[in-house]
Amino acid sequence: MRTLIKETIDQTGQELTIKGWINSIRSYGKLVFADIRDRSGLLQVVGGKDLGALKLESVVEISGTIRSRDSKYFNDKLLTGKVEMEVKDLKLLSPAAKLPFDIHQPELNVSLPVLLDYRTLSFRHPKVQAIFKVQEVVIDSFRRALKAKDFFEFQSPAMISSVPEGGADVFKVKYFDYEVYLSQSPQLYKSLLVSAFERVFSVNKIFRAEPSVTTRHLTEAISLDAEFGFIDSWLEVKDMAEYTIKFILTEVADKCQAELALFDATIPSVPDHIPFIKLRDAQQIIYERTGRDCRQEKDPSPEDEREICKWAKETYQSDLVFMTHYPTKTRPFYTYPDDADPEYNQGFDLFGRGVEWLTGGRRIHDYATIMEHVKEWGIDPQNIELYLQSLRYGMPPLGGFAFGAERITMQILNLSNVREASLFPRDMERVDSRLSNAKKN
Ligand code: AMO
Repeated sequence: MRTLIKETIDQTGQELTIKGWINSIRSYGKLVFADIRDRSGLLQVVGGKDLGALKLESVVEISGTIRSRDSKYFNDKLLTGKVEMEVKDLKLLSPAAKLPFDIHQPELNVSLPVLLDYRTLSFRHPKVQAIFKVQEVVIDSFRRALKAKDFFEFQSPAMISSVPEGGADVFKVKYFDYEVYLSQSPQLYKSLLVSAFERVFSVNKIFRAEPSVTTRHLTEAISLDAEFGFIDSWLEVKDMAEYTIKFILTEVADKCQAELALFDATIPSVPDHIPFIKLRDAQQIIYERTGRDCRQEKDPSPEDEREICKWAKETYQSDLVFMTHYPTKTRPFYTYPDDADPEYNQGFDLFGRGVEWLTGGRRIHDYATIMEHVKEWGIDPQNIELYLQSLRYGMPPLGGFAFGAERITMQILNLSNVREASLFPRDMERVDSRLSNAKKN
């Protein structure tokens, strides 16, 4: 029977079997020391030449006796540092080829393309594993935050017939004799479900044909979406987003201390209330702080995003800040225009440490108003008939938001490129393998 490595600590004198990968080998003539790694940790084993002859990362099954190390050989850095296994029986379950680079150093000193080209090897590095442990906690705590508020989880279609966010950044798919799109956002589905379920959320892939290679954009990303009805104001939507991200950050702080330490990362600091500011006011502040006149722009540039984050940090000691009230015409057709100033809408973005983490807002729930927008935005009502149906037959006032899971992970750990926070990142130049090396159709 297999014993997990972390369970060997208090089994001195026992004969056990462990299974794992060879993490390191140190040969001293006939005496060979190796560290064996499984999902729970590392254990030093002591064997002979047959152990020394194996290649790093080979998969082995080893039976032997657990014994205490001499105190002068204790290793405080290892959970199992006070014990070791004396090898009695060694089975090679799967040999590894010679590694293309050293994956056993504290830092993986390879370029991002190499790290991705050898993804199966880079996944074995503790720092790479830490990124996805943090991401798992982000996604799991997003779910738990919303379930605690009585939201219902749904799975959104991957193929869609319309482009809810507008723009050209969609992938077309040949669908029998027709053309459909890979889902750019579950937006219309989450909204229409509110007309039946009131409160819904989903963890889904979104696909964006982003025509440029940046450090913040993936063509396939994980979207953490929520939508709910019976709101009185957009502020309730903002508050739900705030509650959710605070829940997520608290959980990561609690469950990922070791992972954060590997990156020397601290959880973003958030005051009692995340500050929020209208786009135009933010632009005025940016102008006053930097002299850069962005006051007529419809969206903040990456530079503006960094500047407004700096301002929020200095003014409110907050690593997060909401920017609200974007020009109505430049945002998707479903966003609710502000009653006091319909030129601007009740949508918002959340920025953290200089990068956008979330978009959200109140949505139009009135059928006549949505039909006006459909016309103005040049949308074919036939393509969004299901969504329109939900408004025709009684839709409560609603709103919602979506976080990007990779963006949150990236910004918590201060990664310089969002690709590091995606298991299998796709961009203009890569779909697993580098496209420039592959045959293009
Ligand atoms: P938006 O397009 O801003 O909003 O997307 C929501 C969040 O998803 C993440 N994100 C991305 N992450 C990595 N690469 C990308 N190409 C990418 N695109 C988006 C970002 C972003 O804030 N329907 C609205 C949401 C809503 O209003 O509920 C929407 O899709 O973190």
